Amino acid sequence: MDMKNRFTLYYFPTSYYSHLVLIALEEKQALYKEKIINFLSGEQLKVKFVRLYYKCEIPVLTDGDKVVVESKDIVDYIDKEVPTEPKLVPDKSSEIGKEVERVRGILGRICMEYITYGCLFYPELSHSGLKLPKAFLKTRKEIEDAWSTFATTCAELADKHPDLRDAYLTKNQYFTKKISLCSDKVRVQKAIDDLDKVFEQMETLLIQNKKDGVEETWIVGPTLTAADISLATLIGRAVYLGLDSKLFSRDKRPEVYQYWTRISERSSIKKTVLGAAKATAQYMLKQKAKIVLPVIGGLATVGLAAGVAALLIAKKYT
Ligand SMILES: N[C@@H](CCC(=O)N[C@@H](CS)C(=O)NCC(=O)O)C(=O)O
Repeated sequence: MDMKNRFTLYYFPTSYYSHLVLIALEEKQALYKEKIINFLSGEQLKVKFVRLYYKCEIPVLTDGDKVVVESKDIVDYIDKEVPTEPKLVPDKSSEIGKEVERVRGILGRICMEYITYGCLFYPELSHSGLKLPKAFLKTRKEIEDAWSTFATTCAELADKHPDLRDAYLTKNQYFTKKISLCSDKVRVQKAIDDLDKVFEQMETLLIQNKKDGVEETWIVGPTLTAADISLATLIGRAVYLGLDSKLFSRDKRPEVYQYWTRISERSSIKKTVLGAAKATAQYMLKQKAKIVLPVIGGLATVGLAAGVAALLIAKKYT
């Protein structure tokens, strides 16, 4: 199969885990088709998508008949299959490869989805105010209502599709659990506090790299790797949640500050993480047009029919 028609990415522009994969595809300059799954409106629960990934989660990458799931595995897969530089996942048995995996591990353990919704549930936990794209800015009540509806939908679909029963029932419980987890303000605050430790670790790593003599350093050595994709995604989300001023500044953790200034200049980050609001707005507009256009089309047809009828009537009586 030619490169152009090879990959299809199922994702949503504001989704944290989608960002990891989108950045990898952009960095590798890979061509891919896009299928947007609006997980804010429950599109991930559609039968067709559950058949693709029983966990009903984005991102999902398909390569012909092959289906690749879980953002970390997708990034590994893209790096293996697309030969262009940079090498995002160096040989995992090499020193540098081990370090890349170690840093990805630290960053991968942070449940940023939970922190994101925690901040939406309790906006006062944000340091400088939420800056998430408009489509994502919902109140606690709106989110809870949506998740309760999704849970009910899952229970109904479990009855309707016996072969997908387990997947839907698991997902039903997932939404109920998610509501209770994100409602626990103390735990959300603790998760935000833990972020501070991770940022401290990243600052130390960057200082260490500088000491090792690499001036324009990435998080592991002199070239951009998958560990940088994880870190840029994390910092980008911290910015959207208004937590950045708490975690780093020119004075507090200047290395992280400089790092973010530099990496956020890359077109891959501009297009994906920083471009999330624009991409979501464009998608929403297209969706609206899909609803409105058939109506206009319908009206035009009615109008045309009325016009023809009027002409015929006019002819008959002249
Ligand atoms: N471990 C998964 C997590 C993916 C994930 O949680 N994705 C979110 C969007 S950022 C999702 O699909 N949520 C759907 C839902 O809550 O039903 C990965 O790394 O790909």
